[in-house]
Amino acid sequence: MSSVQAVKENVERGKLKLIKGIVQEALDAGCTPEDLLNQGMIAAMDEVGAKFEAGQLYVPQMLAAAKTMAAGVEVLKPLMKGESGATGKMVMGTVAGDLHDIGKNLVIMMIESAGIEVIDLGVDVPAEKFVETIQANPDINLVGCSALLTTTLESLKNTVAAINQCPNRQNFKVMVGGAPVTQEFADEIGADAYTENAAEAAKKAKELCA
Ligand code: B1M
Repeated sequence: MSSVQAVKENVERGKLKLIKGIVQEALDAGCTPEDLLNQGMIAAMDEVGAKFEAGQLYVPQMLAAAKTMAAGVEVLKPLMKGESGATGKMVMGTVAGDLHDIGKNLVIMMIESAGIEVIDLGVDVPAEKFVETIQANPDINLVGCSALLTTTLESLKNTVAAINQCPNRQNFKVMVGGAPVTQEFADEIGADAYTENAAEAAKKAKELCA
């Protein structure tokens, strides 16, 4: 079995205690952090999602895989290089009703490595909390909202609508993302930018902070 495959299988099976060692071994064997992330860990989560949808595994296994991936990402974190050279401040969270945070955390990791400071509001963040944080931090350049469920697209829409009412709205840009989000939806709800993945998000954030 290849090292990338070993990482994928162990994330998929939720082997939390083993994963850090397996990721380190894969790095030592010459695998790149990007391959381990994309072809190992994210591919594992896609597999888990597909099996969940097919009724072949359940929420506890999905959660175990998520925790395992988060532990694996910790090993990669110091090695992931974003588009460095930016300065700015961002507030970021997963919208109300949505508990998914792996994607958001990856986006934060890449944006921070680009040089932008990020205030992480966590998951299930009410629109009012975004607004409150924006008002308490008038130097914010960017606001990022993540949504992972088709059922929380409505929540994303309401969140962006509330953010768009901020009196200092012209001072910052709003970025949205997450698997069910599209450019068309982002345009429709009045966000300034949509990106599909963490690397693109960091690139766009750098552009918007320039
Ligand atoms: Co959930 N879940 N889940 N889940 N879960 C999905 C999303 C699902 C697609 C699985 C499936 O059925 N195939 C499905 C949603 C279906 C839909 O809405 N169309 C689903 C469901 C149904 C549910 C529950 C309703 C299940 C239930 O209880 N019956 C429930 C909902 C809970 C809630 O949120 N209220 C639920 C719960 C959970 C867990 C808590 C068990 C766990 C999350 C743990 C955690 O995050 N800490 C979980 C997991 C792990 C998944 C899957 C398997 C993996 C998600 C993930 O981390 N992907 C997922 C299936 C899948 O995604 N293939 C699934 C890896 C991650 C790197 O990708 O998050 O897409 P992603 O992030 C990407 C991009 O989207 C983008 O960049 C990231 C990195 O490249 N991106 C941005 C994200 N945010 C961005 C912001 C940006 C820009 C880009 O700018 C601001």
